[in-house]
Amino acid sequence: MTQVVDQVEHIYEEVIRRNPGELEFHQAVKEVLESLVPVLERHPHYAEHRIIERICEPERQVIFRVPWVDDSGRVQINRGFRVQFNSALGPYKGGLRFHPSVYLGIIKFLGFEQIFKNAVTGMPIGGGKGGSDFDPKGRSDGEVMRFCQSFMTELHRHLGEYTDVPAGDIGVGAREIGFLFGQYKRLTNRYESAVLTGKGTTWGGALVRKEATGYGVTFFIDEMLKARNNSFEGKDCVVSGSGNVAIYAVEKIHELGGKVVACSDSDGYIYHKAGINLETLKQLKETERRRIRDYVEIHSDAKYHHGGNIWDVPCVVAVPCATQNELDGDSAKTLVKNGCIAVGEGANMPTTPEGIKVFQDAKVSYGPGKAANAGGVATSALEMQQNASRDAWSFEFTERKLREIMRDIHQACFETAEDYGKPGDYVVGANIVGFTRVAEPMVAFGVV
Ligand code: NDP
Ligand code: 2IT
Repeated sequence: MTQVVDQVEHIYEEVIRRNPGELEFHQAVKEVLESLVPVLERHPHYAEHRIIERICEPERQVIFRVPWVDDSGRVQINRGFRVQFNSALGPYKGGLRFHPSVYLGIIKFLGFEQIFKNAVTGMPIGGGKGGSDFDPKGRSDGEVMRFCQSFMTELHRHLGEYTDVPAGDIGVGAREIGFLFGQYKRLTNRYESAVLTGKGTTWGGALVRKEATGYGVTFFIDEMLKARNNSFEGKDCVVSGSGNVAIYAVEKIHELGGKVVACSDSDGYIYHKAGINLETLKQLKETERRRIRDYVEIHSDAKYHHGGNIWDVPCVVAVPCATQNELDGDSAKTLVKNGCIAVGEGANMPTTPEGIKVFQDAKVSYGPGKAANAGGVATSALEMQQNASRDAWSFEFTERKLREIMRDIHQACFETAEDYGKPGDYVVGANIVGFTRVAEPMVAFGVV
């Protein structure tokens, strides 16, 4: 055992040495490697083939200049990224993030997580991620279009339905996917539907893709609650963020009998004891692209807290759906003190390592993003399937498939955690399921 621990520790030190300054990437790697010690014990041939070292090194990383002209005629320069991390299970698959905080370390942490998440879905998709430090906030549709066209002018040569298939993430929704697809089609002269997912439903997009991540995380939490003979019925919930994932988490939690009492954006949070009004949330955020503070103009019984910490709001179920490291150790302690029994991550790596420890020590059911938010990418794979067969499934049929996929993911993680002597530890479960599904084909392919 100690020899394997040393081996894994050495691999982690090498990752830090080879990728200086990429803190989020280091964090994501550390969490996975810690889970893999018993796997290497049980399957020594993974070490012989140096599978972990290979998984930690992206197959390809592209960084490019994205010049564009703003509405005042000024030339703007952003940086674009695509990290094609691992293609053992299928074409690289993963979203694009447009946010000013984006740098290589963020894209690499997201791409690394995506490898295991995609494997956990059981669908034939590899792992990748991309994006830019472009900030869409306050930009006109024309500016966003020109940026997307310039971004795709470089990126298109690295994509393809059998090569790499991006989708949305923070700052990238149906509008951006539309501009990106339009430019890809123009440059390649191919109507290659399955080169992007999250498309509009009038031009090849799957029904339920927009809702999939939020619905999926809710289904996953529902499974965790069921495993403890519990349910959403009558429970106060807090959902951070108010973007794509948050909105549809709120919608499905309400359908399952829970009540979401707070949500947020990067400026602050709203508390609405009566329950967040979904129509208002959609109107403000999806249609009008306004700030969450404006919610209280419409609902005077709700309260807006500028800044502040949304995790101070008492709840039984917490669903972080904004961004990485938004829930730290102190917030986790507050949640536990206030009676929180389940946490499902809609966002990628929203809980810090200290926060995870607090939840696990307190026996809170904790569903890590790479299992709990996998419904989004799984439904992207369903979109690819429909595009390949030139078919379009109904909302009900697709949602039923998503529900089954989330149930299967929960079961695989749950059973694997038990098998490795860590019952209830969904972190270990998800990491081991994801890793072994990627490791097997990598061994079969030889040294490539
Ligand atoms: P959106 O851009 O639609 O919404 C993001 C939300 O998070 C906004 O409310 C935003 O507030 C808030 N937010 C973003 N960055 C920060 C920050 N640095 N600090 C505080 N708040 C922030 O993105 P999504 O809903 O698509 O993504 C949310 C999370 O879910 C991300 O972690 C993403 O990686 C993850 N995810 C998304 C999937 C998808 O299908 N879209 C699939 C799986 C995971 P503001 O408007 O103020 O910036
Ligand atoms: O983090 C994620 O899983 C996503 N942003 C969705 C990726 C996808 O390809 O649908």
